[in-house]
Amino acid sequence: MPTPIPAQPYPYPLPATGLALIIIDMQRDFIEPGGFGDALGNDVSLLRSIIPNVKALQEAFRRYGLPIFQTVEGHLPDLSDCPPSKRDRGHGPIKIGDPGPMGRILVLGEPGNGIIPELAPLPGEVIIPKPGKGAFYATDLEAHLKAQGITHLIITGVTTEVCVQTTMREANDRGYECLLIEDATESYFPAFKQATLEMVRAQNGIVGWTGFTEPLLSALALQYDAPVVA
Ligand code: C5J
Repeated sequence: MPTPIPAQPYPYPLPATGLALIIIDMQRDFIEPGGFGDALGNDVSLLRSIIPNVKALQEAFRRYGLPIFQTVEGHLPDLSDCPPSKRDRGHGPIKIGDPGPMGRILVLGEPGNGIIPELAPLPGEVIIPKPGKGAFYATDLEAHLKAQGITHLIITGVTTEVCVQTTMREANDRGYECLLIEDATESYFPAFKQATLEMVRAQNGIVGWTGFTEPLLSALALQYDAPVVA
């Protein structure tokens, strides 16, 4: 039986099976100085506030043996998967593929492309490299979800109005029931975050639900109360 948990626009049905945590792009490129986010002129320190909540959810999903998928936005070293339009956009002094303080900007495998140490995945946890903003475009995320019978997604990460929102819309169109965690997603632009939250839950949840970390953690403890012992 699903457990209804507090959410907007109405309670989210936390399922007994088929739940996964999606952590979007908690990579150094967006969160640390010297990366892509910084190169675009953003105050990257704003994104750090959600790290404890994302970590708490990551630990809870691990405790209950539930799947976790982390994404990283990045391109192949030859940039063959980076459209020129994406590279040229922004008109900044440093572009995707250029050398930066943390290696080549937004290139897979470079130090800056790594997930921040606080949220480092454990061996065996899936990382989805993605060339676009959405986590379904040109990735094998959907194949992983189907193979594991996932129907419900808890969505966290950065940035709310770009990769998080794009991913949630892609997931919604594919039939996934998505809950976006307000205090586990962040933006360089507070007004854009707020607008995204409102757009997602408008019209009785046209894209899905929004909710908070603490009620979800409590519901997870009730729903999955037989911790997996390592
Ligand atoms: C951006 C992202 N903002 N992860 N990427 O370019 O939101």
